[in-house]
Amino acid sequence: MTDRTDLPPRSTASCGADAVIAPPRPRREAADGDAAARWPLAAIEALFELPFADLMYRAQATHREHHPANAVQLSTLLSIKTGGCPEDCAYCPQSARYTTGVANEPLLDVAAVTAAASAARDAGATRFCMGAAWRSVKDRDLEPVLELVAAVKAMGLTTCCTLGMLKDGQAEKLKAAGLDFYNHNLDTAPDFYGDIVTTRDYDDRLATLARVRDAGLSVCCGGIVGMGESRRQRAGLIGQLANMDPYPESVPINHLVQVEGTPLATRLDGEPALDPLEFVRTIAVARITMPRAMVRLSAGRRELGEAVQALCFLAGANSIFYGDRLLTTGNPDVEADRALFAKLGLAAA
Ligand code: SAM
Ligand code: DTB
Ligand code: SF4
Repeated sequence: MTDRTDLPPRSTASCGADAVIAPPRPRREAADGDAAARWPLAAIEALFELPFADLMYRAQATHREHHPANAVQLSTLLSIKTGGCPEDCAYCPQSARYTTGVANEPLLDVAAVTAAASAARDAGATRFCMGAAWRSVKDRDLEPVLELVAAVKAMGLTTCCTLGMLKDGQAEKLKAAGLDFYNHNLDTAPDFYGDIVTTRDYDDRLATLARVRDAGLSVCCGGIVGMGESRRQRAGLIGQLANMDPYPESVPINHLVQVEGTPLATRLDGEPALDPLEFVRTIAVARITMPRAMVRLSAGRRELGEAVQALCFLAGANSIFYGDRLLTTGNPDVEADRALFAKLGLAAA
C-alpha cells in the first residue's frame, strides 16, 4: 500500500488563535498490514464537521496541489442501451419494475454511437461514456459493445463504459478493444445500500471493481447523494471509495434526480431536501480524501443551479457531464455550460 501524505499545509494565516486549521489526518496503515483504514470513518466525519470555510480552504488547497486550478474535464454520456433493466435500484428510471415512461430499447449501432461521439467531440468533450441498462453483460452483448468502444477510441476520445456487473474475462476484452475507464458505482454506504438496491449486493459491486482494476482499466466509481442517507452514511460512501487501494481515478458524485415513478420520487416526500451546502461538502471531502482523482460533478446539475455548481468547482470538482442529456434525464445545455464557464473563468479540458 502506498503511503499517502496528500494533505495540504496547515494554514499559516496569522489572524487569530483559530486561524490554524488542525486537519483530521488519515491514519497510516498499521505496520503489520492489518486492514486499518487510511481514512477512518471518524476522520471523514470530522472533515464534514469542519466550518464551511475551513473545509473549502482545505479542498481548494488540495485541488491546486494536484490539478490545474481552473480546468474542468468535459465528459459526454450516451445511453447505448436504454430501459428494461431487471434490477430494482430505487432511484433509477430505467428499471423495468417502475413506470417511468422510459421504453426498453435495443443496443444502438456503431453509426448512431459514432455520430453522437463525433458531435460530443465537436462540442469540446474529451471523454465519452457509454451506458447500458443491464444488470450484467451477456457474452452475446459484449461483442457489439467491443465494436462501439473501438470505434469511439479511434476518434481520439477517452472511452468509458458502464454496463453493469462484469464476469471474469470481460474486463480484459473491453481493455483490448480500447476502453480506458469502466464506471461502476457503489452508490451509497454499505449500511444504507439495502434501502436502495436489493437485487445485487455491495460485494457484487466490489467484485466487478476488482475485475476492472485487475484488467488494467482505470476505475470510475462514485455514488449518489440526497437519497435520504445520513451525513455519517455520506461519509461512509466516501470512506469506501477513499480506502480502495488505489482509490478510483475518477469519482462521479451524483445528486439524486428524482424521477416520477421511481420509489425515491415519493419515499422522500415530507423529508427535508438535502441542503445544497451538504452536497458541496461531499464534493470537498471527496477531493481531500482522493486528491489525485477526477471528481465529477455528475447528475443533478440542472437542479443545483449556477451558484451551487460554482461552489462545487471551488470544492474541487474538476469534471462534469456535458451535453443536454445524461442517460434518460436532462442536463444543462451546452450553451448554459459555456456561459457558466465564461462567468467563472473555467477552461474546458
Ligand atoms: N446499469 C449499470 C449499473 O447500474 O451498473 C450502468 C448504468 S447506471 C444508470 C449508472 C449509475 O447512474 C448508477 O449507478 C447511479 O449511480 C446513477 N444514477 C442512475 N439513476 C440516477 C438518478 N436518478 N439520480 C442520480 N444518479 C443516478
Ligand atoms: C454516473 O455516476 N452518473 C451517470 C454515469 N455515471 C453513467 C449516470 C447518471 C444518470 C442519471 C439518470 C438518468 O439520466 O437516467
Ligand atoms: Fe439497472 Fe443500472 Fe438502473 Fe440499477 S442503475 S436499475 S442496474 S440501469
